[in-house]
Amino acid sequence: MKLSHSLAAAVALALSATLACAHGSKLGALTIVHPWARATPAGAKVGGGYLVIENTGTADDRLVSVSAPFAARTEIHEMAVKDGIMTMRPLEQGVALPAGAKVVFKPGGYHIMFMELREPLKQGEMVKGTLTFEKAGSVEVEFKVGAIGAKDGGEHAGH
Ligand SMILES: [Cu+2]
Repeated sequence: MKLSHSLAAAVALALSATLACAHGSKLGALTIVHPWARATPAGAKVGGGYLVIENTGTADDRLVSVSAPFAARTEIHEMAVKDGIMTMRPLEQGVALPAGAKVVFKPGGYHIMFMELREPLKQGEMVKGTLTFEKAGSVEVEFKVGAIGAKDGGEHAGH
């Protein structure tokens, strides 16, 4: 009896470890897929974060804010082409996550803007952040830091 019990515990442990490695999180009806950030050059003050959020529920929700220990402030931005000019604006109300929708944050579109970086983001690292939703509450995620983006710097020079 004792042996099978500890075996079950070991299996449960192994299972939770597997889930943690999938690099994503679930919060109620929301699935957060592959949060990532761009590495920043030395001295850079801002960095970009990206992810996919799927709302598998029947009620709308909204990503209202993001925070990260490595940045003094974090904003949610949208980049769009208006009259042939690439513009970026902070979304004070966050980003709507309609029921059944899959919302993609990517370079050139919605993105998370880490402002006043306390330390550079280094390629290969995992950095923590917290996403806060209007209804679902908050969840901690890890952003995997990828390469410095070719378009970075220029597109955020206006901040
Ligand atoms: Cu931005």
